[in-house]
Amino acid sequence: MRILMTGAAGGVGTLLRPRLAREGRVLRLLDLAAVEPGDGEEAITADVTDPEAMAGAMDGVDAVLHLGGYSVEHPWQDILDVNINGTYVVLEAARKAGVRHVVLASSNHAVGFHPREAEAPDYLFPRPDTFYGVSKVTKEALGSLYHDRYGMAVTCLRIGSCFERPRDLRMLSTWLSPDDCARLTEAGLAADGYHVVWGVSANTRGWWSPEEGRAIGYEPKDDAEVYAPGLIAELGEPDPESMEHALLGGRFCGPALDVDN
Ligand code: NAI
Ligand code: 15L
Repeated sequence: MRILMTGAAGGVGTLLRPRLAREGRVLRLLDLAAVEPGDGEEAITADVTDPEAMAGAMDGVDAVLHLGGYSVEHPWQDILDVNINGTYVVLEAARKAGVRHVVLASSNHAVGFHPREAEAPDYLFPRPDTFYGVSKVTKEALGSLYHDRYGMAVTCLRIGSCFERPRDLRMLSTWLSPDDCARLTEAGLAADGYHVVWGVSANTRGWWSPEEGRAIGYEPKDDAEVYAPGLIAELGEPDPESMEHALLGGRFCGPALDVDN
């Protein structure tokens, strides 16, 4: 079993590498930045927008975890080239190589302008908060197309905030622990069909439906609440009226990036 992980040098890739290691499994790590491979790993330095390089990277691959690209807002042309076209290039290379399972890193920012009300359902209609969020909507759409047209199993993860620990009050609701991220990735890699799943831990203050995650076998075990006393002592109580808490995408819903688009 060989898994191609794009964006492997990034924060999520680095957290996942040890957690996805298994006997008989090879992780092929691909990034623009050089990565030093360990046991059970291979490394490729390449650009996800390069069709030839991606075709080569798919050789012998059974599944793809696509993390690579811009992970925050950028000017439109960059988002178009790397996040949108890059996802097309990855999926097209996977299709041509006969890869069966693909997991795509989407984001809560695909739906960031939805107000936070009751628990947000699975498959919440797109309402992106940035060009970055638009690229995640497009990623989910491309995944849907490659599932329906070519029969590829595709799971899109609408990740909340995946870091070692929650960094602010909003993340008490949106945190995806590294261990839960690995559990969710394993569930996504094994799932058939097409799914859009919230990428979030079992947070006491969670905002999002756990149902579709459960349906693909994801059982989160962590809860950001253990960090609440420390964060509240440092930052005060969450203000439900603030953008951080009133809209799903938090501060990404603030003023647009100041660039000439
Ligand atoms: P990151 O910014 O730490 O890592 C992204 C990686 O992609 C970097 O190592 C970068 O070199 C690589 N990359 C960028 N352009 C590339 C290209 N053209 N070709 C090959 N590699 C390229 O991001 P992070 O936090 O690891 O996120 C991973 C994925 O998960 C991203 O798609 C991000 O949008 C998504 N995500 C992450 C969240 C989080 O809380 N960390 C939340 C929601 C979504
Ligand atoms: C994301 O999509 C970003 O990649 C990440 O850096 C965090 O800001 C996260 O969303 C979040 O909403 O906390």
